[in-house]
Amino acid sequence: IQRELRRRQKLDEYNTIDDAVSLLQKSKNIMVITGAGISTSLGIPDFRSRNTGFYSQLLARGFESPEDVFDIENFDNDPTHFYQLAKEILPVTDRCSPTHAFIRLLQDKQKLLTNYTQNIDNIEAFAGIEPERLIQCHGSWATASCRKCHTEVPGEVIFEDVRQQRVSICQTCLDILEKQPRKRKRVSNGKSKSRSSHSDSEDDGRYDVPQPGVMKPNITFFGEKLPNRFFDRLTEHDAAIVDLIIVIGTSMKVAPVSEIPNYVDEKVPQIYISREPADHINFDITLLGYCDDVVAELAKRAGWTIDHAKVTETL
Ligand code: CNA
Repeated sequence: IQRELRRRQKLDEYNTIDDAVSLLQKSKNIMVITGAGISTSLGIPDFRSRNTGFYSQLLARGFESPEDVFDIENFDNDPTHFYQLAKEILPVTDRCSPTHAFIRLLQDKQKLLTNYTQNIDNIEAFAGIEPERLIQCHGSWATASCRKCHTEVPGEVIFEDVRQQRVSICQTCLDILEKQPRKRKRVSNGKSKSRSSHSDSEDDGRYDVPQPGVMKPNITFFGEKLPNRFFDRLTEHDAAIVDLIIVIGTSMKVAPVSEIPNYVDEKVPQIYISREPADHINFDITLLGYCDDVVAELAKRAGWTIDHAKVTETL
C-alpha cells in the first residue's frame, strides 16, 4: 500500500507529453520494455488486439484457449497445431519499424540501458540494438533446436516448413538414423500372450522404428524457463541504475515481464505508449496512439531525428 501511495503521489509530478520529452532528454539509463505492438506496422499481428490479433484468428479457427498453441507439453504431444498456425507470426527479416529505429536512436545517444523485448521476431537485432543491451525475454525465431538431439540451427532453416505448414524434422536425427543399421523391433499389440503362443501371424504388424526429433523455434513456450540473462541483468545490473522506464506496444499481461516495474525503485518515472490503456499498472505518463507516431512526436519535440530509412538501409 505504501508503494502504491508513493506511486500515486508521483503521478502528479509528470503528466504531459512535454514532461515525457524532458524526461527523455535528461535520462541517461533508459529501460525500454517492448511488445508485439512495435511490430504490427510491419504486418506482424500482435496477440491480443481485438479482431486483428493472432488470438482472435485462433478463436475464429476453433481453438478454445490460444495459449495452448504455445504450450510446450502440447507441442511435444502434437506439433502439428503449432506448425499449422506459426506462419502467421513468421518474422520479416529485412526491415524494422520507426519504433525500432527510435530505440536504436536512444542507443546512439548513449541513453539506452536495456531493451527488454517480449517479441520473438528478432527485429531489434536487425535494427542494430547491441546484443548486451538486448534481452529477448521470450527467445526468438533467430535459431531453432531439435527437441530430441538438441542440435541448434539458424531459424531460417525451418522457415520454409513453417510457410508450408509442415512439421519441421531434424536433419541431424535423420542423418544419424540413415547411418544406423535397420534393426526393427516388433511392438506388442498390448494383448497378453504366453511366450509359446507368440508368433508373427498373431502380431498386429506395428514396428518400433526410431523417430527423428521435431524442430522448434527457440521461442519460449508457456511452461519453459526464461533465459537466465533476463533476471541476471534486471536484478544485478539494471535495477540500481535505471532512471526512466518506457513501455511500448505491450499489454503487460505476461509475467514476469509485466512485473519488471516492481523490481525498480518506485521513484523511477514510467511512461506507457500503446494504442490502448493498461489499467492494471499505474504509469506516470500514458501516451495513447500508434507507437510509430508517438515516438516520432517525442523525437521531434526533443529536437532529434529518427533516421528510419538509414537504420533500415545500413543493416
Ligand atoms: P499483446 O498482448 O498482443 O499486446 C500488444 C499491445 O500493443 C496491445 O496493448 C495493443 O493495443 C498494442 N498495439 C498494437 N499495435 C500497436 C501500435 N501500432 N502502436 C501502439 N500500440 C499497439 O502482446 P504483448 O507483446 O504484450 O504480449 C507478449 C507476447 C506476444 C509475447 O510472448 C510475444 O512472444 C508475443 N508476440 C510477439 C510477436 C512479435 O514478435 N512481433 C507477435 C505476436 C505475439
